[in-house]
Parts: sequence; structure tokens; C-alpha cells
Amino acid sequence: MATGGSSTQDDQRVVLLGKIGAGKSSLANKILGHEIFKTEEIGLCRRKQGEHAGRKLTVVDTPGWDRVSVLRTPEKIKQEIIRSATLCLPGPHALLLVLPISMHDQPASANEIKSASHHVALLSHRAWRHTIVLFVCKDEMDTSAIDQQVQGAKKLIDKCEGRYFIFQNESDVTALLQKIADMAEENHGDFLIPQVYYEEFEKRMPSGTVEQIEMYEKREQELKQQYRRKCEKMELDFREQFVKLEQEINDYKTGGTMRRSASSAFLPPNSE
Ligand SMILES: Nc1nc2c(ncn2[C@@H]2O[C@H](COP(=O)(O)OP(=O)(O)O)[C@@H](O)[C@H]2O)c(=O)[nH]1
Ligand SMILES: [Mg+2]
Repeated sequence: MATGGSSTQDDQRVVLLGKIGAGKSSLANKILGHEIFKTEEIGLCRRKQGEHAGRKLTVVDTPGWDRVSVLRTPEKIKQEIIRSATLCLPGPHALLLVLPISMHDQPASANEIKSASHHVALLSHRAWRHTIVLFVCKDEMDTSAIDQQVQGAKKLIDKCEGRYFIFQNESDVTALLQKIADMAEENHGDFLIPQVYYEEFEKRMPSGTVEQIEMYEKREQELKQQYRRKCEKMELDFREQFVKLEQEINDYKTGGTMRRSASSAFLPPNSE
């Protein structure tokens, strides 16, 4: 859907989502560069504005969920999660779904992943176009441990069209904001219109227009998926070819050594 407003390169509106204790408030403080969000749970959304490297930022911190099933999350918390999008009008450019990772904790279970998915969907099925899975490393982790956690959240990442980010420390803020700007650019500058306004907007549209928009959006998603699958296949093919080529070079080198030693067997002594 067409939107206006200033470029996300210099103005970003972000909502942080995640279970209680995921690290949302701490992350918000890191993004804004001050301790302005309390890290204890308060049950209400909080909005703060700030700046990072010339970019104007609006960050909405939300209360998290603490039950694995969305059905058991108190209605008040669900309403706050839905309200979060209205606290940064005309709507957030990005929803950051925070998943904590730590050497000492178990990776998110399948039920936790499902729960995260259902909580994001409270903001409407359109929310996924604007969501990035954000892994927050709570301690030093090696790459293979991080990879394992990323694999465990593949279903969520797929819903986000492959978008995820690994946040290890404050120095990653600039790259994270760039990732948000890239996603917004991919979405042609669109942001998530809060559901209440979207419904109002749907009512005012001439009949058939909403269906047409949905059809185009669906087609766009299909094309993006096809494109991603093609890229993945090309990458796989390229890797296979690379391994084959590496093997051929190795074979050639070892063959060469053998050839050299075989030919030296026919040389007269001290002739090398
Ligand atoms: N070691 C470490 N602890 C963190 C980090 N981020 C958050 N925490 C801790 O995790 C707990 C929950 O963080 P908080 O930001 O309040 O989570 P929220 O409930 O999602 O807002 C707090 O005790 C934080 O100090 C981090 O990057 N490293
Ligand atoms: Mg918090």
C-alpha cells in the first residue's frame, strides 16, 4: 500500500516485541543510547524518541508475554501489544521480534516459537512484512551455537521472508538500523498501518479495491519467495561447484606431486 512520510534512512519507527525477559527494554536503551526504559516489567507500552548517527528514532517498548500459549496471555497484555502500533503513528516501519540466546539457556522450544508467531499475528497478518527476528546474545557465543539457535527459529524467519539479525553488543546498533532501512526500502517505504485504521480505510475503499490490493500483495509475496528459492538454489549450486573445483585442484596438486616423484624415479642420481 502506498505511503508517504520521510525516508527511513533518517526517520525510523520501531516496535519491540518478545516474551518477558527477552531483553526488549535493554535493547531499546542500547538503540537510544541511554537508560531510559526501565528493565522491569510494567505491563504497559512505553514510547521514547531519540537519535542515532543523525537518524531520528521512535522506539516503542511493549510488555512481553509469559505463557507459551497466546490463549493464556492476559487480554490486557494482548491489547497493549496491539496498541503498540498506534503509539508511533502513522505506523511502525519495523517490528523487532526479540529472541534471547545464551550459552546457559535452552534454545527456544517449538511451542515458544509458535507462541511468538501467534503474538506477532495479533498485530494482523500484515505484520510479517515488517518483522525482523532479532536474536539478542546475552553472553559471548560461538558461531556454531548461534547458528543452531537461528536454525531452531527457521519457521519464524521464513515468515519474515528470511529476515533476521544477530545483536551481540552496542556496536551492532548501526547495522541493525540499516537492516530496518533496507527492509523498509524493500517494502517501498511502507509501514504497518495499525489494524483499527486499516479497517476504517478498507470500509472507505470502493468495492473490490481491497481484494485487488490483497491479490497484488499475495502475488508480490509469491514472486519474492520464488526469487529467494532461486537465489538459494544458485548459492547451493555455486557451493557444489566450488567444492568440486577445490577437489579437482587438490587432485591435480597431489597428482602433480605423484607425477613429479614418478618422473624423478627415472632420473639419474643427483640430477635434480
Ligand atoms: N548479560 C546480559 N543480560 C541482559 C542483556 N539484555 C538483557 N539482559 C538481562 O535480561 C533481563 C531482562 O531484560 P529486559 O530488558 O528487562 O527484558 P524485557 O522483559 O524483554 O524488557 C534483565 O535482567 C537484563 O539485565 C544482555 O545483552 N546481556
Ligand atoms: Mg521490558
